[in-house]
Amino acid sequence: MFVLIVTPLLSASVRGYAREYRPKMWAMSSAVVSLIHTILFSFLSLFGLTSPMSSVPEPSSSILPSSSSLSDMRNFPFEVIKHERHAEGWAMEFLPGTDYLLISDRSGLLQLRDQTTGELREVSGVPEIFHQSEAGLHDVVAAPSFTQDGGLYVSWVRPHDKGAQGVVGCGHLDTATAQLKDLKVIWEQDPDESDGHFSLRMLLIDGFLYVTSGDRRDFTPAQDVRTNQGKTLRLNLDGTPAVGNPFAGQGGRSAEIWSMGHRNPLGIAADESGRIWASEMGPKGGDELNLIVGGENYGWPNASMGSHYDNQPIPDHGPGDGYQAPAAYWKPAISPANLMIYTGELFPEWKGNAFLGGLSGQTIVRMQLNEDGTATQLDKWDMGQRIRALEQAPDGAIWVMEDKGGYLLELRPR
Ligand SMILES: [Ca+2]
Repeated sequence: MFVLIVTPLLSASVRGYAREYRPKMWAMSSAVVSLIHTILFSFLSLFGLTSPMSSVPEPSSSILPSSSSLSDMRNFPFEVIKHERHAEGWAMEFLPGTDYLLISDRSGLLQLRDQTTGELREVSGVPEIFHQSEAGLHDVVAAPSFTQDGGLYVSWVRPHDKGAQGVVGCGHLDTATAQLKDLKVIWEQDPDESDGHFSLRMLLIDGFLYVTSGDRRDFTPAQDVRTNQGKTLRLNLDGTPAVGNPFAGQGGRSAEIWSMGHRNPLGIAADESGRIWASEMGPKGGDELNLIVGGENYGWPNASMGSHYDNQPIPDHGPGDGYQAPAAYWKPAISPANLMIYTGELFPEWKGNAFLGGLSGQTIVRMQLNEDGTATQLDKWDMGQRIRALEQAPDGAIWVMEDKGGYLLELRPR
């Protein structure tokens, strides 16, 4: 609390300058690089030197090692198969009952990937997207009714007169025509001027829709039950607040809230016993894996194992402080952008383990989820690239999306 009171506004903006944030200078140079990529890509396409469906041109094989040499070089316990590159791949969903992988790209591109041919088709019907810094098209999750009606949940950021607003919508995806239809907004994040910490990952379990909602780089909303920023939310499948939510009746958005005190939870997943876990992009050295329990307060910004970006200290999580301590935390930070809990047969020894992909860490970590609510790191693989998303395929392979301009990877037993 002391830090929050005495830290001047200027410092607050520095503290918000997180690993996932891209300075404007970077964005400018990135635009130039993108333009060069586009020109080069168009030129190579003329000569049939690139796959026409790739979102980003393939680099020359002399720049990057082939998948087999990558595996050998790093001594991974899995083979890494490289597929096409994506401009800003953000989330993936294997669509039940189909041979399609649905891929969201933060720029607003939604694509159906035919898993037999690798062909990518653009899905029409994507709404207007606010695409800036961390904002854009975010998560995609198949509804329980997907095999009957193509029901699909989508989260994205849209323009708002107060800045930008995260929303969740539900619609119907026709995979035959690659059309997203009847998309209706069913939940709205409180808007904010900043362009970061939206979170907006979703989990469907037991008839509920869980949504992660970041603090929008404003710190204090995470401790205010009247706003839905800095929270995990438990909603009905139509987006209304679920009955029995622990903070209901306290005004504002309190009826939506399941847990509070979160910064930027970019991953949420359930284990086989139904426990819900969330990965959280923390401040400097404060990344967390949390076991999410309804009604609990996870401490941000009053407690964290990390410190602010200007090195202002934050009290550590500790016994008796009234906050739920993380199941695991990372110092130095790995910047977890996604969380997956493995349930497949292809890697039987990994069943029940959690996997987190790191942005700044350029790693994939494997965690054992313990009965007592803690988690133990079992493996940490240096992938050499920022990792944005992880998803388990129907056959048990693990598909990985590298960040900005990176490859779509498939991990299989060696
Ligand atoms: Ca915490």
